[in-house]
Amino acid sequence: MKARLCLLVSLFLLPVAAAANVPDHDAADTAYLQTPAMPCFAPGTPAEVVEHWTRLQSAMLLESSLSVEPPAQFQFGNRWATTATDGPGLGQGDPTTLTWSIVPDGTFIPSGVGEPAANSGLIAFLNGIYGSMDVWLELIERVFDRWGELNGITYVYEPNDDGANMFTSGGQLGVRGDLRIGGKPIDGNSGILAYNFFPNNGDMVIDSPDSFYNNTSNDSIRFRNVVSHEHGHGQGIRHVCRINQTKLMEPFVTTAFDGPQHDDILTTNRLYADDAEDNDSTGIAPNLGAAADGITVGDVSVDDNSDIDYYGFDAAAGSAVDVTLTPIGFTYLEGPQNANGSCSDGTNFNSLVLADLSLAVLDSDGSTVLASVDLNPAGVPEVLDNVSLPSGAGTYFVEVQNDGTNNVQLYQLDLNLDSLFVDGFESGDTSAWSSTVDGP
Ligand SMILES: [Ca+2]
Ligand SMILES: [Ca+2]
Ligand SMILES: [Ca+2]
Ligand SMILES: [Ca+2]
Ligand SMILES: [Zn+2]
Repeated sequence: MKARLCLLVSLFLLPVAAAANVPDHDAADTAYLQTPAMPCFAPGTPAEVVEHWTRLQSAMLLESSLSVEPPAQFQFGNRWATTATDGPGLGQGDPTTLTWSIVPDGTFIPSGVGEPAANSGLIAFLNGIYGSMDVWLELIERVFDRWGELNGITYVYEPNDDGANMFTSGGQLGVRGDLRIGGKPIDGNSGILAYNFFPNNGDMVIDSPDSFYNNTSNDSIRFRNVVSHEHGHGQGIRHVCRINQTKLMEPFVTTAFDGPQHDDILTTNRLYADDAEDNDSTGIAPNLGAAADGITVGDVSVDDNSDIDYYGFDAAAGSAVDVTLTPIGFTYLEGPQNANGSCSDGTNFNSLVLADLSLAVLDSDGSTVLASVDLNPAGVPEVLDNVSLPSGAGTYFVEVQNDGTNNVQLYQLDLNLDSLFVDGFESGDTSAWSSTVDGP
């Protein structure tokens, strides 16, 4: 369990609570105190503020089992290995179900980042801003729903929360969520806005009296982006540099965009696969419907060298299909947050060429390969044009594979279905033209 916190324009810092201020718990309950919390800052935060928090957090890191240096390329620490719904045994690229709940006001929240322990007052705080729980609950739900569109996590609201102590009470169906959200005073206005523990904890604490949240402009983008960023940590994603307001998981919270961006999507796909999973066999492939008017599937990926993605599509008798598989990515500066809390400049990272993809179209039996192609290297689309679908009306399949690199590659799939008749027409055979089709 590792926590991170987010700071926004901090003019001063409260001293870390002395040990005497930390409530007395048994050994098991205080184990989380040995876990690291890394700060995130708003643009313009004074360097001494960044250093203060980072020194504190680095000391905690050294005491923990988590390496100070994040793994190269993907700035993640760990991912969920066990959840209330799925049970144990989850690993890289496994689709996952996470439940989330709001702790009732009065729930005990220990000290997470050195602030005094307190009971949660999140519901009263947010009701004061939004008038009723339904309004702000929907904002949080949209944050999870958006992540859920971009990764293989299914988010389920758990309406029950028994009020057990935060951080140390795991998810349990019908009792409390895997991800629990509470709020209490942390450091007054500005400064810290929220913090979040890494898996398998995932709990989020919002600095609930912070006036930062009173600004609900732009569809509450402040609140939503903080919750979305914090839950990025709740998936196991670390801060990523450089700071140029293009990534949700940069150390500085920004309202320059809405929700997860390209690098965030890439990382969450590596950890939890894509929204279409599990589609590793034709029997469980999602059906895209009829491709007559064109179908585009985006925000999907091969998450490693063992991932294979199947998509079903419906075709009428006498059809042919065009399929284009386009790797998605570009070159940008990417790197870890430095040990002193500053951001590295990053190095050029090209997310377009992480893995070489291949493409095939399968017959309605789900196994006979009608056409396949792997002409091009990583970064270049593969195309299958005018593949005849010989088995009459039915569901056929597209197959996408990673050629063997243990890496994630985002891609887009475009399908277009033509009747063979239309192809003849397009090629100039106008013998079948009927003047009655479009009127006189
Ligand atoms: Ca604050
Ligand atoms: Ca996939
Ligand atoms: Ca798959
Ligand atoms: Ca290829
Ligand atoms: Zn953060």
